[in-house]
Amino acid sequence: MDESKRSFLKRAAGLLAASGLVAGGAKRADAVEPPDVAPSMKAPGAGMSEYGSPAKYEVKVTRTGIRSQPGTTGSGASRAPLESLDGMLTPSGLHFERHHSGVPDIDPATHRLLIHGLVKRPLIFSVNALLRYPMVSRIHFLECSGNSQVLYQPAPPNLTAGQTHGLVSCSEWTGVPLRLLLEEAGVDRGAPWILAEGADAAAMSRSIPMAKAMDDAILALFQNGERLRPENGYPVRLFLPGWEGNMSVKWLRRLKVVSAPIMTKDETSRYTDLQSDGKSLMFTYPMEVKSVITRPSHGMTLAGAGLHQISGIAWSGNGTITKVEVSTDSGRTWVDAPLVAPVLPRALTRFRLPWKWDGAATVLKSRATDDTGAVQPERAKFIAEHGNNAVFHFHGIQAWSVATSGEVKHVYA
Ligand SMILES: Nc1nc2c(c(=O)[nH]1)N[C@H]1C(S)=C(S)[C@@H](COP(=O)(O)O)O[C@H]1N2
Ligand SMILES: [Mo]
Repeated sequence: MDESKRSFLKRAAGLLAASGLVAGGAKRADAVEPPDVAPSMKAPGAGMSEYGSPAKYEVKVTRTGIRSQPGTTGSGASRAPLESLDGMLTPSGLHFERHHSGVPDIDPATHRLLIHGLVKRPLIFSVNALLRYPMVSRIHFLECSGNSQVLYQPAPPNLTAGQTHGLVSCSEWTGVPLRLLLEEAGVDRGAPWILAEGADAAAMSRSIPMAKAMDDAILALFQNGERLRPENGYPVRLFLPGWEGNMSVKWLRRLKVVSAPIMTKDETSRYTDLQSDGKSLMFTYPMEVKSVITRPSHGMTLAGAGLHQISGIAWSGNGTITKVEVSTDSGRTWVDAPLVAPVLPRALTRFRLPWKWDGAATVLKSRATDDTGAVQPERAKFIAEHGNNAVFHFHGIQAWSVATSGEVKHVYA
C-alpha cells in the first residue's frame, strides 16, 4: 500500500472513531433488525430481460438541463447528472449530448466514410470494412468547450453540478486508430490539415491538425462495450482525446487531407474565444485542467454534522491528473484528496475525501493539478485573465457553500 492510501485509511478511521458513527452514518442494528424474512425472499423475482434498464427507483436520474435553440427540437444540449453518479465512467444512456441539428437516423448498411484529398489512393469504407481493422480501446473524457459557461455570468447560477458542469462525460471508446487508415490511403505526411465532416443536417465540419490525426485520434465504433449510441455518433465518430468536444465529429462521413485549415463556420464564427482585449483565440483545442465536487453539491442538504464523504471528478485534456486539493474551510487550508485508481491520461479521475463537518457554515472547493504542472485557477483569476466575453473553455474553481441548515449552494468565493 502506498503512503497516500495508508494515510487516507488512517484519516478515515480516525474520523469515524471521533464521530461515534459507523461508516456512512448508519445506525447500530438492534436485536429486531433486519426483519426476519424480507418480502423479496417470499416469492421468486422477475425474469430475464433482453436489454436491461436502471432500477425503477432511479428513474429520476436522467440527463438534465436539456435545452434546444428556439424554434428547433434537435439543436441544443443535454447534460450528464454528475451529482447522481460516482466512479469514473458515465453510463452511455446518460452521456451528455450536443447536437447542432438533431440526431440523424443512419443505417450502417448504407453509411460510407470517404478519405480523399492529398492522398495517393482515395478510399471509401463501409462500416463492415472498418470493423475488420485492428482496434484500440481507450478510456477518455469528452467535454464540450461550452461546459460550465454559466460561470462567466456575474451571479452564481441556481443550478446543480450536472446542469452547470454536465457537458463532460467519460467512456471507454473502441475503434480504429485514424493513423492506420490514413497510411493505407497513402497520406501525404507533409499535408498539415484534415477536414472532418459529419453526415448530419448541420454537416458539422472541423479542420484537424495532421499531428493529432497521426497521434491518438480514433474512429470510434464502440462506446462502453456496445456500438455507439445514435446520439453519440452512430455508426462511427471521430474521437480526439482531450480536445474540445466539437472536434470529435459524430456520424463521420468524410476526411479530406488538405494544405490549410478550411475555416469552417465552426472554427470561425463559432468555437473561438473572444478575449477582453477584443481579440479572438482560434483553434483552442485541449480542454484545460479542471475539477468539481459532485457530492455534496448545489441542491443537496447535509443530514447533520458529523462524517460525510466528499466525492468529485477531475480531468485535463493535456495529460494526467496528479493532484486534487480540497478545502473545507473556504479556501484557508487545503488537503490532498486521494485519487481513485485507475488514474488515466485524458480521463475523468475520481477523488474522494472523508470530511467531518462541525455544523458551521463553510465553503467547499476543489483544485486540480495535471502532469504538465498546470493548476486549476480560482474563478476570479480566470475571469481577470480572460474577461467574460467568452463562452468557452471555462475551467475555474467551483465553490459550494454549506449553510448551518446543511443546505448546499453555488457561490462565488
Ligand atoms: N456531426 C456532428 N458532430 C458533432 C456535433 C454535431 O452537432 N454534429 N456536435 C459536436 C459538439 S459541439 C460536441 S461537444 C460533441 C458532443 O458529443 P456527444 O453528443 O457524443 O456528447 O460532438 C461534436 N460533434
Ligand atoms: Mo461542444
